[in-house]
Amino acid sequence: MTRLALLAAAALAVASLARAETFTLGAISVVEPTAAATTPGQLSDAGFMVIRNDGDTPDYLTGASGDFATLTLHQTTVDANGVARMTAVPRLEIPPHGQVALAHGSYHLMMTGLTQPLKAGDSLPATLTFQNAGALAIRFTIGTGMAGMNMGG
Ligand SMILES: [Cu+2]
Repeated sequence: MTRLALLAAAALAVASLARAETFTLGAISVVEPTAAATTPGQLSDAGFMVIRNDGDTPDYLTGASGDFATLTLHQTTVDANGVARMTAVPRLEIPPHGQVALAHGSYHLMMTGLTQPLKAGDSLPATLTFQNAGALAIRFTIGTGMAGMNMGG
């Protein structure tokens, strides 16, 4: 390989690593759904992503499912004593021309009853159901990191 070809190959590798995976249905886009790799014995995890609504009307995330776990929409809140707790959220509004981040310390898709360890580099299919857009097939990219430790309960 010439030096130029090597550089091109390296650039391609970096580009593919950095590429944000986006899944779109109608006005709804789900950007970079991710979850952390699990540690041995860990039976729950949390999924994160950004959900964008390019439409003129609100839409609502009303459910999620996957073969590898039971998926439930949760919100983490911190009370006056600084104690974090998670509560189930029946539906999440995605405002028109807006977006909602599912992120640490906020909304997340709780993954319970994992049927397999989640390994870095895995790509796991799931379905998100929106009231207006319908059922959107996505894939969670499993990354490294310690998020699972925080969200393991
Ligand atoms: Cu949770």
